[in-house]
Amino acid sequence: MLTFHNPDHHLHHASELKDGKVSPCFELPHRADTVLARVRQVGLGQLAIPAHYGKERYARIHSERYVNFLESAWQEWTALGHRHDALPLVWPVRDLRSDIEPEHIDGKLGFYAMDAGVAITAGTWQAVRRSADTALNGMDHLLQGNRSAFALCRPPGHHAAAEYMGGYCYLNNAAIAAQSCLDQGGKRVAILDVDFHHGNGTQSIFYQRPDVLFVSLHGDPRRSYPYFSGHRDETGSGAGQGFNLNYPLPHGTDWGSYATALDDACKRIRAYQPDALVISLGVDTYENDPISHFRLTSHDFFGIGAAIASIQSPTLFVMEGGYMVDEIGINAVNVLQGYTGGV
Ligand code: Q9C
Ligand code: ZN
Repeated sequence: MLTFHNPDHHLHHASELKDGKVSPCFELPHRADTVLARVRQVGLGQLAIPAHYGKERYARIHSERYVNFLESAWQEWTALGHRHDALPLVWPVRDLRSDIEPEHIDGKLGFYAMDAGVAITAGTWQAVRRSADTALNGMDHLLQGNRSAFALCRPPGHHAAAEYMGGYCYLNNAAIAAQSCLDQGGKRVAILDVDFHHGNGTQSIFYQRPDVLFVSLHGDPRRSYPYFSGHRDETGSGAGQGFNLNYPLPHGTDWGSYATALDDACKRIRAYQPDALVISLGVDTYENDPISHFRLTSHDFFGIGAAIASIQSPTLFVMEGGYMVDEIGINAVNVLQGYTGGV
């Protein structure tokens, strides 16, 4: 399997607000380095540095003003004399106005963020756009007739929606890749999200559309981030009714009940007969993940790959979360090897 990866992700190394303190982000550059090292160690296949794309490709999923914000935020922030990471400090919840984009950077940060896990630093925009390019190159590889590809994206993407960032995510890499398939002649794409956290951004982007089936297995939002989406009754709306499928699972979920939900999800995707399948590949379902609450073992990740292979569609794996840095390489690559062993 070909792996796409751009080392520019190192330019994004941020802090986050957690437990009442600003501290180093769980989403570290070292994460992707670990996965890359494992890809090399097992000899998964060739490595390719992805070609660059223009902003218009990201604007197929995100609003133009949001993409422009990501591009200019650091400059607007440092113009105020700041040298530290930019973090939001106010959010337009419920009855506050969200129809007028503020001009001040403090207002813009809140306007375009869902939480304080998305600091903007000097290198964030460069890292973020190269991450999206990585997913786009992976989809191009499928469109050239290949059965699979691994987009080793960093930063991740599945919490980012059309007009907001959140949960360490800025551009929605998986959604941008899915849209690229449709723009190049694909009729239907399925996205299967196996990250521990609900892919609220991806769900939001495709909620009203039947041409992208979104299926997610994740920690029940009653107890797990992102708390405000991922319930079972979110099934799509309008033309998209029936094309969104959530499997919220309790804390402590292990392979037994995970595999049951995954098999059901894979059957539903197979029945949809997608032209391409995009996997939002988070491995924070691992038993020792520091911020998540499932109990999958490293061995179980082979089973995820084998289940995905049973769908029998061209498959793009897009890296999302996973924070047990020493093991995410093993766990992510186990999924890929479980897949290649199963096709
Ligand atoms: N104590 C991804 O996996 N913070 N994002 C949760 C739990 C946000 C995770 C804090 C987690 C976001 C791509
Ligand atoms: Zn996650």
